[in-house]
Amino acid sequence: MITLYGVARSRASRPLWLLGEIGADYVHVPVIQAYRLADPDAAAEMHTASQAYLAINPQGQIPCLTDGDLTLTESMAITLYLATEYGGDLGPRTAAEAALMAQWALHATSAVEVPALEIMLAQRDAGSTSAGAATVAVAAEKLVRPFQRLEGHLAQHPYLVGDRFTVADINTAECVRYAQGHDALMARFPALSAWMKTLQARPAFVQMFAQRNAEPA
Ligand SMILES: N[C@@H](CCC(=O)N[C@@H](CS)C(=O)NCC(=O)O)C(=O)O
Repeated sequence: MITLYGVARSRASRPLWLLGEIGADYVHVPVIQAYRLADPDAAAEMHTASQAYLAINPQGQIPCLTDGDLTLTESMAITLYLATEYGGDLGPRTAAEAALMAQWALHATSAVEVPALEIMLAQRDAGSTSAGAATVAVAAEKLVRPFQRLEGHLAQHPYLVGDRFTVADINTAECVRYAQGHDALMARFPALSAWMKTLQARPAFVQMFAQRNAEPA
C-alpha cells in the first residue's frame, strides 16, 4: 500500500496531483511542517519534528512516501517513482524518456524552484514594501534563463516529454506555480503561461489545489 506523508500546502502537492492523475489507492497522512505550529511540543498531530515522523523520515521534511519496503524522500524522486511504477503513459516509455524526465525534474529544482519560491514568499510576506520588491526583482531575473528554455520548448511542443502529458509536466509546473503571481514576468512567456493554464485546468490539479486551499494557511 502506498502511504504519502505531508500536508497539501507543501511539496507534497506534487505527488498528490500525480496520484490523482493515476487514480491510485493510497493512504494520506497530513504531516505538517513543525514551524507552522505555535507549540510543536504540545501538538497532538504528527509534524516534521515529531519523533514518530523522524522515525519515518530522519530528515524531518515532507513529502515522504512508503510503498512496501521502499521509503522515499525528495518530492521529485517520489513522483518519478510513482509515474514509472503505476503511471502508465504518465511515466517513461523508454530509457531516453526516463532521462528527459530526470532532466526536467533537475532543471525545475536547480533553476526554477528557489527563485520562484522567493517570489511567492516575498509577495506573501513583504507585500509591496521596497525590500519585497527588490527581492522579487532579483528572483525574477534569475528565472529569465530557465523560463526562456521552457518557452522555447513549449512554443514547439504541447508538453515537455513525448508530446503527451507526463510526470515531467507536473514536476516543472509545480515549481513554476510559485512564480505565477508575478504577472509581468509570466507575460513575457506566453507559451509557458498557456501550458500552465492547460495543466491547471486538469481535474486532478483542480482537486489537489482545492484540498490545499482547504487547509489552514
Ligand atoms: N527537496 C525536498 C524539500 C523538502 C522540503 O523542504 N519540505 C518542506 C515543506 S515544502 C518541509 O518539510 N519543511 C519543514 C522543515 O524543513 O522543517 C523535496 O523536494 O522534497
